[in-house]
Amino acid sequence: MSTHVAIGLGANLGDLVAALRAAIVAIDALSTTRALVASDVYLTAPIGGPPGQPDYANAVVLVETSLAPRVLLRELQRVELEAGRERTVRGGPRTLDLDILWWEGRVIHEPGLHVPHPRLMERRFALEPLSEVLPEPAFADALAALPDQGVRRLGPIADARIGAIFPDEG
Ligand code: A4P
Ligand code: MG
Repeated sequence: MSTHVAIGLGANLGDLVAALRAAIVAIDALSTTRALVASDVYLTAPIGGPPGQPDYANAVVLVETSLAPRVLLRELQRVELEAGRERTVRGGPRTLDLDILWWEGRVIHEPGLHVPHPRLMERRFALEPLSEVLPEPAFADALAALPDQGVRRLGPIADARIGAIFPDEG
């Protein structure tokens, strides 16, 4: 059975928008998984982590998948590694970070997997793109309660055309 899942994408090293685009292509290529819609790209100062990091580009992709949560997490971690991600410092700069933000009809609390993502409701860089692809009242309410966090909307993920999101080049 396939369900909808929202995946948060973040990058703050290298060619940021290219990294987000490549990640969506890789996610769309996962078994039984199809990227349905991607948010615009948002640029924000890093929240947490060591000081002096470059700004992040963030976006959210809504997918349909039949993968189990653990399997999807493992696949996303493989995509991160293939994008050159090195886990040196927790919260440190990264070429690609993929988080499972939301899973249709599921709340998951297992070692190493918490969905909805535990810090989702505090972060405009996650909530703004998420509420674009998934207009849930709970996300809009959370956004209304959050202060300005300096999130800048850059616009659509460039001109790439991917599968269902960008049917011209599907
Ligand atoms: N994990 C648990 N739940 C999940 C989930 N729902 N999705 C575990 C993905 N992973 C989940 O993540 C650490 C562990 O989280 C994984 O082993 C997984 O089992 P990681 O990606 O290895 O390390 P991390 O990202 O450095 O740590 P963490 O705790 O995920 O950090 P966050 O909360 O993701 O924050 N500022 C801006 N502006 N934009 C950003 O994107 N991102 C971070 C990272 C900090 N500041 C940022 C941004
Ligand atoms: Mg992460």
